[in-house]
Amino acid sequence: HNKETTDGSAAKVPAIAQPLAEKPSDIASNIAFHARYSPHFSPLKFDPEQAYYATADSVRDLLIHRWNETFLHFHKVDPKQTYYLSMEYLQGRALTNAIGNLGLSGAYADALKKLGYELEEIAEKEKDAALGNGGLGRLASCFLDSMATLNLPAWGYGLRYRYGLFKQLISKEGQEEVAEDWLEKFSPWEVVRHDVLYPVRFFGHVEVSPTGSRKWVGGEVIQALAYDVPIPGYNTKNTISLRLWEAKSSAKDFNLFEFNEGKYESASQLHSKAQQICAVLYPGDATEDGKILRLKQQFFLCSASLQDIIMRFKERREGNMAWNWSDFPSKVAVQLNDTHPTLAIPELMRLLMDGEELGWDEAWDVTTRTVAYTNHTVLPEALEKWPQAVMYKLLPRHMEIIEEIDKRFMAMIRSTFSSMESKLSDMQILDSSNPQKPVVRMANLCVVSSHKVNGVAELHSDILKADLFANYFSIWPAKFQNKTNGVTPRRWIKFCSPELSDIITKWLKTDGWITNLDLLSGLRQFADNDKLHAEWASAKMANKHRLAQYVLHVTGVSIDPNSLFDIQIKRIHEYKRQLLNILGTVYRYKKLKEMSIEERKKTTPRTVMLGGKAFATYTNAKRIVKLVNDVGSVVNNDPEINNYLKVIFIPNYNVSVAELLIPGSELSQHISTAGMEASGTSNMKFSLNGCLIIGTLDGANVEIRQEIGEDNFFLFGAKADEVAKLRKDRENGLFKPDPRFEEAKQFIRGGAFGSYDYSALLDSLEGNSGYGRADYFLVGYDFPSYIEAQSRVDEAYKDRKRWLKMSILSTAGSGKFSSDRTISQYANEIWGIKACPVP
Ligand code: CJB
Repeated sequence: HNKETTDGSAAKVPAIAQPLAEKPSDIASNIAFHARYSPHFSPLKFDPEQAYYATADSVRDLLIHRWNETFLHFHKVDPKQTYYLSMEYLQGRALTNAIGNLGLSGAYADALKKLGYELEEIAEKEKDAALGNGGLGRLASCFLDSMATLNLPAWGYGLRYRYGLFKQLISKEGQEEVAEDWLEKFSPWEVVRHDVLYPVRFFGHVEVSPTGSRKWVGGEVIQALAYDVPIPGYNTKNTISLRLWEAKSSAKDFNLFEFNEGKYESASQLHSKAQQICAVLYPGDATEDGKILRLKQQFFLCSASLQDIIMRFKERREGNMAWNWSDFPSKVAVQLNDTHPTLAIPELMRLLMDGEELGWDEAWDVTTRTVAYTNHTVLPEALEKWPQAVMYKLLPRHMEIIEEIDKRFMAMIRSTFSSMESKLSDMQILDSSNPQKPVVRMANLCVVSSHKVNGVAELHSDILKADLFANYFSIWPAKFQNKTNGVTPRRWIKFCSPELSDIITKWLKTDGWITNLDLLSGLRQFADNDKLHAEWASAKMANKHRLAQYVLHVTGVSIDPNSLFDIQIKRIHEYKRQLLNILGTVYRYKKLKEMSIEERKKTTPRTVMLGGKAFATYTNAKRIVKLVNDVGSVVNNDPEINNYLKVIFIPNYNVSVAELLIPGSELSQHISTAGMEASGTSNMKFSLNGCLIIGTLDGANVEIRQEIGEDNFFLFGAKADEVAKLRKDRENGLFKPDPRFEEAKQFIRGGAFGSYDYSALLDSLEGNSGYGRADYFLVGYDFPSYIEAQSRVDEAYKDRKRWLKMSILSTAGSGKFSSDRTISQYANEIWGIKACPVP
């Protein structure tokens, strides 16, 4: 019943004469048609919001057309296809991106002019699809853009969170979280697929038949309903799909009898259980119920997606009697975006064994040749471990399968790699070392069951091999790869910085760089050219003005476009060290206060901007947000200083805000403790946009610095291989803090930024935090070299010519960091898929 297309019924779809508008006048009438006949509001009005929805509807016509063609083409060719499983996607806005990829930006701008609107004004009405938390989710979205652009047969699967992660409000108290309202009206970019629905079971028990076969029965069954988001490639017909699952109950689950007896809640129990599953991303998991809900979400994604994948595999083999389950891995690649979708492994095993009646060995062979795993973090607290008790309760059959995988893995080690026996307790999937709280180690399950494991930057992949997964690496060296992350040049320069893009195209005499980013290196030969400098500076200044207007709009603070725009935007986390940034800024403020007016005038004026969400239960991260805001309140209102320094916290940082911030940036901070940031991807977006980086040798910074040249990167801080010893030294009382570090902390403790007591936050940087993790992130150790690197920045900025040259060289050296390059490598080296362009 879930068949996608063609059992001949497609032939019965009536032909239509609907014009697919691509010329401005046709587009304008198409928009007008949608405003009138697919009204979501009164058809008698045409305000900017309605104009947005009508415009989006008209773009959607084009997308659906191409998307159907793409699907039918894939169906006919039946290539091997990749399915990307991710709990997060940060799609941002779709309108500008879609018309840009379709090559219709100019035509749409003209059409809207005819209707009395500017495209930019209309585009701003769109709410971000914010189904993610940070880099992991945005990476998934960049990957979809590249898959479509490269004509790859690949799809994304995710969940349709009604309230996203949260919307961040900033008040005097710091961050407040409220539900994201992206679906409050509706999203024109999704197509609900009432014909694509799968049952997903939770709880229940395992039944054993007389023949010994096992089946999972009972419990609660929730329906997974597909919402498809079309993803257009750039300059190609290919338009792929992001399929988002929504949880729902069916009419038969509604107890009409109970309802009529006035038992309203119990009558619609399953309905409210379904509603919980797709309510928010990362619901709090401090309680057991919270853990169950998160695990439910993960399983919901995995089960619905795999049922869909298997259905499609079988559908494409219909009428062909000769197919075999062992063909599955030659048609299907499943990529796990971090450990959140690990349950895809036991679920595929279960569907093959209990559903399709394969034996263990055959199911295991198929599963392990299908699934590959990307690791995105080495932070121990981020490596998922689920209590075995919770797993038994929610997924009894999967727990049996995981136990069997673990048992067989141990037996294999003992028989084949006996020298590794002493390491078994670390390598095992089930960790029962704490009998009170035995857990399943999801990362271990991924490594054992995947045919490839990759990190996301060279340094990170090396750390996986040398450290986190060293034992596995010693037995399976060929399993481990690196795939340095990338970003899509369409959204992250072409569309968000059209002025700069036009300059690049003009100087390179081709726009081929948009799909072949390595061509940017051609800018190097002009790095000293005065004419390019003038154009480059004027594009940057236009972007800075646009950003300044935005800042004024959202914070009420006016900032000077002639000051150095210094930006750090990312999730707030102690390892990312926003605290180092703000302590450095506090130190700068104190020094400015101590200077004479004449001395101040010689300094480089700065606007320091920070943005990012702190996880709702992460206390220190929330304190950091408050500190930035408190420092801003004092500095920005200090008439002696505010011509030389401003400190801005950008509220509710998201994709569309990044599209304003990054083009307007001149310096950006990527200052994590070395070894802790797996890659970072905003670093790539910034340098692509000609922004210089102050950073540590961490994540992809290492490769960015290599590509753009050491002289064009403001490096500071401890190296990854020094960190362990520095932490030991610290614990042994060998660390002597720099007086400037003490001065900055003391200034805050003394109340310079208000009466809030920051000691709990600042104590985490002292040797007295009490649990052996004194300044675990080495803020104190790196502080002096950070301050010194910042002084080098100030000096460099004074030399306009030098700065512009460095800026041009940053863009010129960013070719490697296109997600097109990353995705081609995944396609060739992990998935084994080939381009399948729609003719
Ligand atoms: N990352 O955003 C997340 N969430 C996680 O749970 C784990 C990792 C980030 O993934 C990005 C994409 O690979 C990396 O660039 C970034 O370093 C990492 O923190």
